[in-house]
Amino acid sequence: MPARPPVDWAALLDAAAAGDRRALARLLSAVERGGPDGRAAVSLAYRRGGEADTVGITGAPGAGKSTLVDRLIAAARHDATARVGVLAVDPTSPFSGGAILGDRVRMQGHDLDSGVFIRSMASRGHLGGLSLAVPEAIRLLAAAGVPLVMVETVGVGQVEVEVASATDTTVVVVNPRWGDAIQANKAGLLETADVFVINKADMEGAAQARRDLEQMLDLSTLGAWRPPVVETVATTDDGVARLWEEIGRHRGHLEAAGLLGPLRRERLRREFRHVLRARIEKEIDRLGSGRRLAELTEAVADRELDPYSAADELLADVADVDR
Ligand SMILES: Nc1nc2c(ncn2[C@@H]2O[C@H](COP(=O)(O)OP(=O)(O)O)[C@@H](O)[C@H]2O)c(=O)[nH]1
Ligand SMILES: [Mg+2]
Repeated sequence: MPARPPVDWAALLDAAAAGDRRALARLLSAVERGGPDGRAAVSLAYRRGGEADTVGITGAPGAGKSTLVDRLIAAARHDATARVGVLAVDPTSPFSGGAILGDRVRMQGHDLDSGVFIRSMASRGHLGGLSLAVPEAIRLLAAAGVPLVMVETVGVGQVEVEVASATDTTVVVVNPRWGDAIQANKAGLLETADVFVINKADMEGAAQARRDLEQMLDLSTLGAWRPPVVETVATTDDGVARLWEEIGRHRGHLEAAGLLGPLRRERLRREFRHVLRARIEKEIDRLGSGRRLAELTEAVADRELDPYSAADELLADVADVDR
């Protein structure tokens, strides 16, 4: 079988930077798949450099995130943002499934706008999962010259918090009558949110949700930034201009306080640790499926070896692996 011709990643990135959406899509697919292609694309993006402003939109399924993102795209384009990239992430799904298709349909209005690039992401084969694939995809968009990337993620679990930490500004979307969930998720919400949105403010309970959030904020020790609480009705665009303004105000705060650079450096440190962890885990899996692990496990069971010494021996094998 003839070998596949090697992909010219640099040419693809040039094309993507010139506005070729199919080239951009191919690069992002490589990142999403991980593996050698993903590594080539990521490494190229690192060499090219470039930074994008990044905004994360997170919240429970059905909270109205996609509708809001759709409105925020319009606000950004209205502000003459040259290009907007959107990554719609669903950590619960290994495939781009139903909910994400719904997003596609809802955001379709912008599909005719060549300055808007919308992409669904699922974990697929990527070694480090979405918490690596998302920052890599952001970096790729930045290297292609996209100045603003929005990331929609579901929920407030661990993966989502990690994904949220990949963005400069994180918007947490809640709905009226969300009081109990606010109580239960206090720590996670405070750790994650730079801006709170009470979307579906046309429904009963918005005032109560605001009181709950403000009270939670009153009772917590905050830094120089107190997350504002914005009420929106995404379906009618009510409050969206204010939300866009608060997102800008948070960016202004990061810049004025000199936090943006350190934040991005810390993100890269974390990414590196994550890559290392993923690689080491893979090695352990590889060895763990082998005979050596079975032997050592039996040796421990037979009390010929203590578990620490057995672990030392296995890890010594890992270190010996030729690479
Ligand atoms: N009443 C009302 N419905 C909304 C509002 N925002 C979104 N929706 C609806 O809520 C449903 C879920 O919205 P969607 O954006 O897909 O939520 P996501 O799962 O968080 O992305 C859709 O039927 C929207 O039309 C709002 O402000 N008020
Ligand atoms: Mg959605």
